[in-house]
Amino acid sequence: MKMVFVGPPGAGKGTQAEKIIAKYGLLHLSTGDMLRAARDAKTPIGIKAEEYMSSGQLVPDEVIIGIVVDRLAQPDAKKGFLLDGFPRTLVQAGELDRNLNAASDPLDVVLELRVPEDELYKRLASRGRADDKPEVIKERLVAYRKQTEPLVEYYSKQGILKTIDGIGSVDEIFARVEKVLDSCR
Ligand code: B4P
Repeated sequence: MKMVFVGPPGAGKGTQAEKIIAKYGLLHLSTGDMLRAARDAKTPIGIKAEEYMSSGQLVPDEVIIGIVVDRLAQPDAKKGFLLDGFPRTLVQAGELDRNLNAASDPLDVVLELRVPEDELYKRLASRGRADDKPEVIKERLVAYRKQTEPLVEYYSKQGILKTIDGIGSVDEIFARVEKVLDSCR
């Protein structure tokens, strides 16, 4: 199964992704985790990415697309994957489609986790990561609405979008995810 997770910052994509990979045995590719690892290792890409992440902006498409396309070309991605945090722009989504379609292996499902903004502020404030300061959260939500939310319509038109209510306990939400994924298999 090849799937993508879409949702605003703090919707719980990373949290649900851990449970999905444990049950369905997919490769978990989180672009946020990849960028934080590159930043901590002080690679040139990591240093460049940090400028954007710390102010709540998306890193430029050309930076992130190269990383993901290279990763998806590795043999362990052939058995299926969960992309968490990618794509985040229509340009990224187009590149992903182009790559997968070239291998005649398109996406199976896109899960949208829907959570209202007041709840996102609460969750991110209590997580307390470096980019979870109120002013940065605000910028991340603006970036989400402007650059990422159009993906909902993009994938809806492709007929592969499934929207999940992201309010409730982690286990309640996972039960909703399982119901959708089991119906796609
Ligand atoms: P990400 O690392 O993708 O981070 P996220 O969207 O903030 O988090 P997520 O939705 O996974 O929430 P989580 O489960 O952790 O991105 C960070 C930055 O990297 C971006 O701002 C951007 O700069 C850059 N970036 C990444 N990918 C990019 C791309 N493709 N293009 C350009 N730039 C890119 O949950 C959040 C909190 O809520 C946790 O504390 C969790 O415990 C809690 N929580 C989870 N589920 C809950 C529930 N049901 N109830 C209550 N709390 C819950």
